[in-house]
Amino acid sequence: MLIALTRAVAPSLNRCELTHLARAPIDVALAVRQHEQYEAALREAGCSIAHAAPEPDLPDSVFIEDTAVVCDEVAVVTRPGAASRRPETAAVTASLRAFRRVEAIEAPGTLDGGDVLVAGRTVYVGVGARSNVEGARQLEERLSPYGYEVRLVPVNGCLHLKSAATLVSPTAVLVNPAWVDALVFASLDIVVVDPGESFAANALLLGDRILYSPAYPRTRALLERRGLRVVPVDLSELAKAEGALTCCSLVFKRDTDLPSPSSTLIAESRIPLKGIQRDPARSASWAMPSF
Ligand code: CIR
Repeated sequence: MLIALTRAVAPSLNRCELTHLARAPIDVALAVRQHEQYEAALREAGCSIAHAAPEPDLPDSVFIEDTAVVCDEVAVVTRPGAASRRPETAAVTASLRAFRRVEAIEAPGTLDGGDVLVAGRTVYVGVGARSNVEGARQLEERLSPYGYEVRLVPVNGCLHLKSAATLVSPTAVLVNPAWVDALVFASLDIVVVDPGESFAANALLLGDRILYSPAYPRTRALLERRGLRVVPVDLSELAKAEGALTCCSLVFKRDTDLPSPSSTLIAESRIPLKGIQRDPARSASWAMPSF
C-alpha cells in the first residue's frame, strides 16, 4: 500500500513564489476542486491519502513535494531554497514521524524536493534556483548509509529538476533537453518531450500508470505510443503558481510494507555496510559536473 501525503490549497495561494512565470490571478476555489480531483486520482491508483496540517498563511504549502525526500528507509526533511517556504517543513516533519525515521537538511544547505529524482538507488539532485551543492551533499550523507548515490545535475531555465525530468516507468525518464542535459540519464530509457510543450516533462508515476496534465497532448501521445497508461489530471490553477503534478504529494510505501529491519541494507546504528561505502576520494569531491 502506498501513502500519499498531501496538504490543502492555502487561501493565500495568490501570494505564491514565482520565478519563471508572470503573476496571473489564480481561482483558489477552482484550485481546491482540482486538488480534490488529484487526490481522487491518487486514491484510484491505490494510494491511501494522509494530510499534513493545513497552513493557510503559507501560500505555497500545497506543494508538499518540496519539503521532504521520502525513501523506504528514512525521510529527509528539506530546507527549501525560498526563505518564505521554510516554515512549511515543521508540520511535515510531524506527519512523517508516523511513517519514518526523520532527518533534516541544515543551513547553509538548501534543497527542494522538486529537485530530487530517485531512480532505484541513484538520486539525481538538480542544482539551480533552489537547491545548492551543500544541500545535495547533506542529502547524500543521510542516504548513502542505505546504498543510495547522489548525482548532481545542473538545471537551467526552469524551477526544479522535476520540471525538466521525471520517471514515466522504473527505467524510463521523460526529459525536456532544453533545461537539463538528457545524457545525465544515459542509464535510463530517455523520452524527449514534444519541442512545442516545454512544461511537459512532469509526470507522476504510480505503479501501472502516470498522472499527467492534459495540457500536453503531443507528449501524451508519445507516451501512449510507448504503451504507457496516462491518466489526465488537470491542475491548471496550481500551474499558475509554477506547480505541477509531482509537487502536490509525497508518495511512499506504508512502513508495514517495507522489509523487516533485519533484512534491510542498514543496521540501526547507521554504520555503512561493506560494499556500499562511498569511495572517500569520490565523496570528498563535490564540484558540479559540467556538460
Ligand atoms: C515555488 O515557487 O516554490 C512554488 N510557487 C511552486 C513550487 C512547485 N514545486 C515543485 O515544482 N516541486
